[in-house]
Amino acid sequence: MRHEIETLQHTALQEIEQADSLISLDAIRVKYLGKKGLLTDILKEVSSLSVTEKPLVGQWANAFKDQLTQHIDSRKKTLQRIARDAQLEQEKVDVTLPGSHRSLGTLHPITQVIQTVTAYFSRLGFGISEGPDIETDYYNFEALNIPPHHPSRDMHDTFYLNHGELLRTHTSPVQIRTMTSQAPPIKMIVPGCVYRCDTDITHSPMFHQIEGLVVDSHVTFAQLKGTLEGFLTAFFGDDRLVRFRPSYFPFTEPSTEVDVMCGQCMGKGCASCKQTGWLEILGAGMVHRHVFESVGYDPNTVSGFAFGMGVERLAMLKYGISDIRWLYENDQRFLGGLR
Ligand code: 2U9
Repeated sequence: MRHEIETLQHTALQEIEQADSLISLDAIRVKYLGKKGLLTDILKEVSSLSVTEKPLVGQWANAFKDQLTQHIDSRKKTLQRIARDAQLEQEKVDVTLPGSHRSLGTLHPITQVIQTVTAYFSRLGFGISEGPDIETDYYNFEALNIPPHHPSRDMHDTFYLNHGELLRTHTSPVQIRTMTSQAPPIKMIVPGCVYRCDTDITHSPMFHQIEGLVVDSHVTFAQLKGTLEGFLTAFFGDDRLVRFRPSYFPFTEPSTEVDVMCGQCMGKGCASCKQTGWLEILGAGMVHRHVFESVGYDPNTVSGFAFGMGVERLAMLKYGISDIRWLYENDQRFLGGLR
């Protein structure tokens, strides 16, 4: 009996050590310790032994049972640890790897400029208005003192659509519509897309403008100067001088072009300002009496100033962009660098 137990013990322990899964380990447990297990059979046999043999063999068999249970438990723990280690290995995160980079987007530089300019004028009490891109000859030209065959139509060459409609060449029709439906005082800023047949590295057939209009009973050229000087100083910095030059626009009289000192050479003259020391930034003037007449205002009792600026030009100067097409290509390598 002793020999039988020892042989069984030897093979059982070997099988347990070799068990490579929890399932095969459980099969071993059933094989030896199950209801019909090999050790269970031995324990049953012990009861039929003689009184002298019974205690000793019983002791062996029970010691074997304890040993078997202990080995199965410890092998079970080992197999469980191996399984968990394998799973952890599979799910392992290398915390030393560089993180996955998610770059933050930015507003398009044109949007940034429009927001900066409109925010500035909002603080001065200007309202912001928008209007349609498709206009009529009347709102785009005639009401603005640009009759058919006026030479300035050349500079506003645009895209003509059916039914006498056209793509607006400036945002001024919005101001005409506003004055037609509203009495003074008016203080408004109009940002938007405009269209002209013009393409080179600083011009695009579609571009953006911001125009402003102030109309009241005693609006003066001095107010125009103060307003625009304040704006340009805020936009470009107070170390940049501003100058006013006489100019001509059909819709304003007198008219002026406004320059800001070149930021590259600070007025000395360089390649970016064509050796003049100045950069042309916007046009402006006192609203022409013919414009007031076309909207039904009395030019003898109201006066006003108006101004216009190109958003792309402001963006190109502010961010040092040399080719206007960069603004439309939406290349992240370019846009990502403009904040
Ligand atoms: C009304 C009356 C007058 C708006 C004005 C300019 C001068 C001007 C240019 C700037 C760069 C166009 O985009 S650009 O090429 N604009 O020089 N704009 S005065 O005058 C108005 C507008 C509306 C009713």
